[in-house]
Formats: sequence, structure tokens, C-alpha cells
Amino acid sequence: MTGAEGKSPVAILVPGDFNGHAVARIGKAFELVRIERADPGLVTEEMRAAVRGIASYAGINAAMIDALPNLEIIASFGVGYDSVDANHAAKRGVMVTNTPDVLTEEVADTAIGLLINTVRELYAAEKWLRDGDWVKNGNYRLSRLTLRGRSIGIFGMGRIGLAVARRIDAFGLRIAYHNRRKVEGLSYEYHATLRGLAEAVDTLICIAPGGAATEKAINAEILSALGSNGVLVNIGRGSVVDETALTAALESGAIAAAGLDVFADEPNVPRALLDAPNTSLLPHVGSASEHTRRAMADLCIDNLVAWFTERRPLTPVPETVKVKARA
Ligand code: NAP
Ligand code: 8YV
Repeated sequence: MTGAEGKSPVAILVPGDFNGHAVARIGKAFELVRIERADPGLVTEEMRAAVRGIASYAGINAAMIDALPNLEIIASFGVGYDSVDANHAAKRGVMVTNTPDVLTEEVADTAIGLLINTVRELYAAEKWLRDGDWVKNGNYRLSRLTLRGRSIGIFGMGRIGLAVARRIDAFGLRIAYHNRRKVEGLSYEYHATLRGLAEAVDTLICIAPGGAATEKAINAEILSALGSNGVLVNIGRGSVVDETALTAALESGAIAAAGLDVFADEPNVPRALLDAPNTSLLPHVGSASEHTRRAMADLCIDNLVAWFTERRPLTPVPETVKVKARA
């Protein structure tokens, strides 16, 4: 399958903005085809005929898959692949891969940073110093909240959830979790429902995937179960939280504070969350170090290389695990 110049003639489509290291590797190993965004309307006849793979940050829907009849694989950059229609891909015999594990520890580190930032108001304390208030007005006020004595609920005790729990263990705090299934051999308290978990803890860390099953799962009822000392940290997907209910809960004091790395309509963040005095907000930077993004880029492209050389994926998503390479 390798062409005369030592590179494969296989065409890989990269829609929109993409990781620089990944683009460079695709350019060396394959025929790189760029397109402004993943829009079937932008697919030319030449692309329809040539494209056999997509490498993308996200956002590949059924129409885009159908626009490329020779598509064999979508190498999604990131572990969460809720914006790729993996069920449709499976029906069409298209493999979908993601980038698990290589980002787990980085995202868990960020989750802990966001938790402490939210509870101890470090964002506001730093602003106090930078604005000259320390000199002009004295010490920053004592934080109303503390991590001491908190009980932590993890919604999504998967790879990253476990890495977060390991860190929280070191803080000496109680941990409970909710998944659809109990994790065998894990001693943390399990709750079969999210409501049950929210009632049992005062701090909820969401590291659950997006998609229909979790859409707005963290709603007014869950937030009110956390209580007035409650803290929500969301580093999973913005779609999991009902942002209108969250804004109301922060305003009314139904919960005390929220730390958010992800939002329902990124990069647009509701004005009410920006203006709230009890939110710590990050622009989806859970995995965003050069070190970890390079590892994710390598795994994303290694999946393409393995598929087109050995005809197997490295990290297929569960929906397409049975998809076989075409002869
Ligand atoms: P993972 O190992 O697949 O863990 C996901 C966990 O969520 C599993 O334990 C799963 O358990 C649970 N879960 C899934 N659907 C559920 C549902 N409907 N109700 C309750 N629990 C459910 O994935 P991971 O590697 O830890 O990554 C988790 C997510 O983190 C990703 O999907 C992504 O959205 C997010 N993420 C965000 C960033 C960031 O930058 N902010 C970075 C990386 C990842 P059950 O199957 O038993 O329910
Ligand atoms: C990335 C993520 O920011 O892996 C995920 O699911 O959300 C993040 O690591 C994202 O995938 C890059 O677009």
C-alpha cells in the first residue's frame, strides 16, 4: 500500500482546525486532504472518490459519513466521541477510534485543580492580588467553603474517574460513585442512581460521557439533593448539565459553587455563569498540555497507520469493535 515516495496513497480528510503534530504525521504518511469543516456540502467529487479515512477533533455526523462512500475509519482525537455518530458508522461498516488512557492522569490533575480552585476561590484571590487589592485593601477574605470534611461523589467511575478518586483518597475524603454498573472489586460506596449519589454527598464531580443517555442528567433535582453546601465540578461534557437549572441553583443558594471545564455550547458560555460570583470556569483544558496533546495525536494517527497497514485498529470504540477492514 506504500507509494513510490514511501508514503501511502490513502487520502485522509482533516476537517477544520486540528492538532499540528497530527497534521504533520498525516502529511508524511498519507495524502492529506483539508476541508474547512465537517460539512457534506463541502465534499467534492474528488474527495468522495478518494477519502478512506477522517482524522478529526470531533463532530462527524451521519450525513458526513454518508457523503464519503469509501470511508473506512474515523480516528477521533479525544477519549469522548459523543459528537461522532458511532452507531451510524457501525451500520456503514466504518471503524471509529478514540484516544483513551494517554490523557487520563492529565485530566484527573485538572479536575483536582478545578475542585480546589472552586472551593477555595483561588481564581478570585489571585485577581485580588493582581488588581492591587492586597496592597490597597488588605487580606483577601476567608473562603466560605473548604475541602475539609467534604464527601465526594464521582459520576462516571471509569478510567478518569478512578484516577480522580485515587487523588481524592490522598486528601482523606469520603468517596462514593454512580455508574450504570457497579465496578467489581472497587470498595467505594456505589449508588445505582445519580439521585442516590447526590443525596449521599455534598460534592459532585462529573466525568461521565456526553450523549443521549446523560443529556441534562444533572438537573434541578440533582443539584437540590447536593444541598446548600453543595459543589458541582464538571469536567465530563457540558451536555450532562442542565445549565439553566445550574444557574438558578447558584443564584438561589440551592448549591454553593460550581467549577466547569466543559459547556453545552462551546465556546459560548452563558452570561449568567460568567457573571456568577461562585463559579470557576475553564475553557475545556482538561487534557490541554503539549505533553498530553502530543500523546493523543500520536494515538489518533497510530490508529490510522495500524488500520491501513495491519488492517486493525488500536483503540476502537465499543460501537464499532466488530467492524472488519474491507478486503
Ligand atoms: P470511561 O473509562 O469510558 O468512563 C466513563 C464512565 O462513565 C464509565 O465508568 C461508565 O460506566 C460511566 N457511564 C457511562 N454512561 C453512563 C450513564 N449513562 N450513566 C452513568 N454512568 C455512565 O471514559 P474516561 O476515559 O474516563 O472518559 C470519560 C469522559 O470524560 C469522556 O467520555 C469525555 O466526555 C470526558 N473527558 C473530558 C475531558 C476534558 O478535557 N474536559 C478530557 C477527557 C475526557 P457504566 O458503563 O457502568 O455506566
Ligand atoms: C479534548 C476531551 O479537549 O478527550 C476528550 O474527550 O474532551 C479532550 O481531551 C478534545 O477531545 C479535543 O478536541
